Amino acid sequence: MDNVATAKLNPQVQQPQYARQHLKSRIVHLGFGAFHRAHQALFTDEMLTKTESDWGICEINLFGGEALITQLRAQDHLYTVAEKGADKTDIKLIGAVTESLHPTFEGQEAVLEKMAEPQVAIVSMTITEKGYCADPASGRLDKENPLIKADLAHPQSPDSAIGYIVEALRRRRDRNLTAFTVMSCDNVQENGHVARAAIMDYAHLIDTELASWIESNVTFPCTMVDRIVPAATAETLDEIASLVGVADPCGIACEPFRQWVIEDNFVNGRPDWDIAGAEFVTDVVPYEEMKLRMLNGSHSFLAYLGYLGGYAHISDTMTNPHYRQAAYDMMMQAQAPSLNMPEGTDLESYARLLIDRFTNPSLKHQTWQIAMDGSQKIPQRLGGSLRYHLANGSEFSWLAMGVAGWMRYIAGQDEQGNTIDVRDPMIDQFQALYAQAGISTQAARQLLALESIFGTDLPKEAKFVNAVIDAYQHLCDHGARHAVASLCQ
Ligand code: NAI
Ligand code: CS2
Repeated sequence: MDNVATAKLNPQVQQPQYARQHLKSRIVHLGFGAFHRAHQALFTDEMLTKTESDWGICEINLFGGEALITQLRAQDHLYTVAEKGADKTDIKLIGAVTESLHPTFEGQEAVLEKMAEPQVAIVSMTITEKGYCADPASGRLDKENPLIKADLAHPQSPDSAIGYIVEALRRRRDRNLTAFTVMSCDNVQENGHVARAAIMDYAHLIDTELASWIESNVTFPCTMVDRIVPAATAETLDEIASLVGVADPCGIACEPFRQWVIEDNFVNGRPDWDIAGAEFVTDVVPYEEMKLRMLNGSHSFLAYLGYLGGYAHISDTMTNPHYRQAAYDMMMQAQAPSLNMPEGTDLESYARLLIDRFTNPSLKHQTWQIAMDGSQKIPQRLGGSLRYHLANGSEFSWLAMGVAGWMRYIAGQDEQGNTIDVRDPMIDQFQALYAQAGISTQAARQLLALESIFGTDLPKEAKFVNAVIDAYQHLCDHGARHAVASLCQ
């Protein structure tokens, strides 16, 4: 059967304008999911079109995604990205991927050996927040994480991304090879610092000399990554097939907007991604905080309160003037004041742009998808700004309602009594807690005591606890739509 590598594609498909056979796997990427396909790989593709460079990507999925890798191989590692605006779609064939590996197919050893190959200069990651095996509140390695416990017992045959990176670096050190840069592209506050902390904590536990070598030889640039890339659906794949002229099971649809701000701190060279629109800066942390609090914070707010209010997609929530207003107010009144941005940053324009992006009706971004893994997301999306307002005595009702929305959502039952398919690494704990306390403020109080989410400080702040309990009660008594409307008065 024909595919994107063999078929004659429709003329509107933009195709790679470079010699793919000259590319080398100088980047190993962990996490060939939806986002990377439409972000780093696409930036790399555009950079390759505009330069003579040989930076190719070897794609690895450590958890799941076997079918995607099989399909990618069947089409010579080519796939398409559809950039869907409100009224037009651009379609691009991406050629930057050189090869792929999966531990299920080739085994752990082959993956480790790939990462240890001399030409590999960057190991990048989109492995979701939980992939760092870090305590969300402290950002340090969670030594009780089951993957980490198992890897510590067998560090030479790891399963976690952290274990793979440390073992690959050990092999490089033992072979007198240069190290590689570890570049996180996940939505984690100070993602490079969290990656470094998890890797260094783990390395110290297995070999202190190796830990010192890593400390001196590896860099962990922080990055701010932004592009809304919903999980693929049958509809998006059908649409892509009709635009391309042939089915592409690896195709992915996303919004036209994209942004990538990268700390320029690489040990072994890097592609000129700026040629494709990325920005290299010395300090990326303010941009990360801005994006995590204003975009992701309001996204989580809309996801929990939107799902509970009966909205399946973010764009659906934007049709309700109260949700729209509350999201904007949350950005401008709760999140923006907590930021410390370089002079000239226009947060008001940023907030307006975010509301426009959320409104894009062509993008079917499920509230359920964003609601996933809240235990990993809430601390970094809402925690910093909550602490800011508590210290300043300022208004934080949107943040309290966001936290309450999350708590009500993870009860696993919607406002009509239907089951919610809650996905979260802490799901067992949540289920046990709700089974015992029921949907009640008692459950909310117990959730507020979880240190990995709220730290040791927030549960002691009576103002915070009372505001969340009141918001939770409001949600239980009147429902999410009423609760969101109450924020707009
Ligand atoms: P996805 O579900 O399509 O892919 C998840 C990827 O993470 C898969 O490749 C999987 O193999 C890997 N993974 C999952 N658990 C892992 C673990 N414990 N250890 C190692 N690898 C693991 O999700 P998607 O959309 O690609 O998002 C991935 C991450 O990218 C997000 O969590 C976020 O941090 C970041 N991101 C996503 C954006 C989006 O709009 N989709 C935008 C900006 C950032
Ligand atoms: C979303 C993000 O799934 C989520 O939690 O908030 O993936 C969001 O779409 C991206 O960060 C946009 O860059």
